[in-house]
Amino acid sequence: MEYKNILTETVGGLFIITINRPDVLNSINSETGKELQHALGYCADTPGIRAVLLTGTGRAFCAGQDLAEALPKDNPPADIATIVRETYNPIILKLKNLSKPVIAGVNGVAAGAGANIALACDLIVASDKASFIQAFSKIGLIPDSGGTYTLLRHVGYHKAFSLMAFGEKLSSEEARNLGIVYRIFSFESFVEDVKKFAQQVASMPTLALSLTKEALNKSNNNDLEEQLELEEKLQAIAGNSYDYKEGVKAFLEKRNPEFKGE
Ligand code: T3D
Repeated sequence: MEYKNILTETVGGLFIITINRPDVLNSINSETGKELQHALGYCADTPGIRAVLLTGTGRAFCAGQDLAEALPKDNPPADIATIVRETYNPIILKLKNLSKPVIAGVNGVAAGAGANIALACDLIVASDKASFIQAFSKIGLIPDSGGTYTLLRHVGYHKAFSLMAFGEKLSSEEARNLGIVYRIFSFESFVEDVKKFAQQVASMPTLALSLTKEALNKSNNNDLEEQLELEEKLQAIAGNSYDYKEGVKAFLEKRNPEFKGE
């Protein structure tokens, strides 16, 4: 598929997806939605890809739905359920179900579905100029793209409800204090810094990271006993991996391990 709205790049085991519609703050029209879904599918199907970085060009990460497309001037009311079903739900499920760590590199503002796409990623790093806005209530919508699921679990009911009701801007510093953002880099050097950070993740024992992702995601539906059984099953997979043997060997030989994600 030829992409018109996103840029992609492979750097070793890292696959970088950059939403590239800076004039409209990287908002998502249906074509962009299809391209994102396709690129995430490619990441799932390509064994050499060990980690994914999702970011945006310019001063925005993503301003959510392209509102000019959602409500065209001379057309009848938009079929919002279709937009949510065909564009956002598949993107969120692909991010969550991808058995590789996904890093959101939130370079700038992340609003509406853009904020919730970031929340669906496994690690969020942000620039010092980034912000997160549950913008939906400002246009009379409810949060979608999994926001009522992910943000609730991050910050609890009352914080989630007030952020969603008032659509207030959360700075990267505030988001770090809430445990949402892992690390903050300067906007000026963000592109290089986030790439370096993501490359580091791609060189980690990425099979173990993907099993960790599976365990955390499944814990939402498990009781403790079921979760302990799941940990046992996934640990058996990790314990049979090349990376486990290499990790232990490197420890005993007092050197840095060279993981393969296998
Ligand atoms: O169909 C459905 O709606 C269902 C799906 C829903 C999922 C959703 O994501 S709903 C939420 C949609 N997003 C928003 O409501 C956010 C809209 N944008 C903003 O509130 C502001 O742009 C920001 C707070 C993100 C940034 O503000 P600011 O002042 O830094 O920038 P700006 O001047 O508002 O925007 C710069 C340009 O980007 C501007 O175009 P112009 O005037 O230079 O030609 C603006 O129109 C454009 N832009 C920003 N966001 C969007 C957009 N164009 C289309 N869609 C957008 N979402």
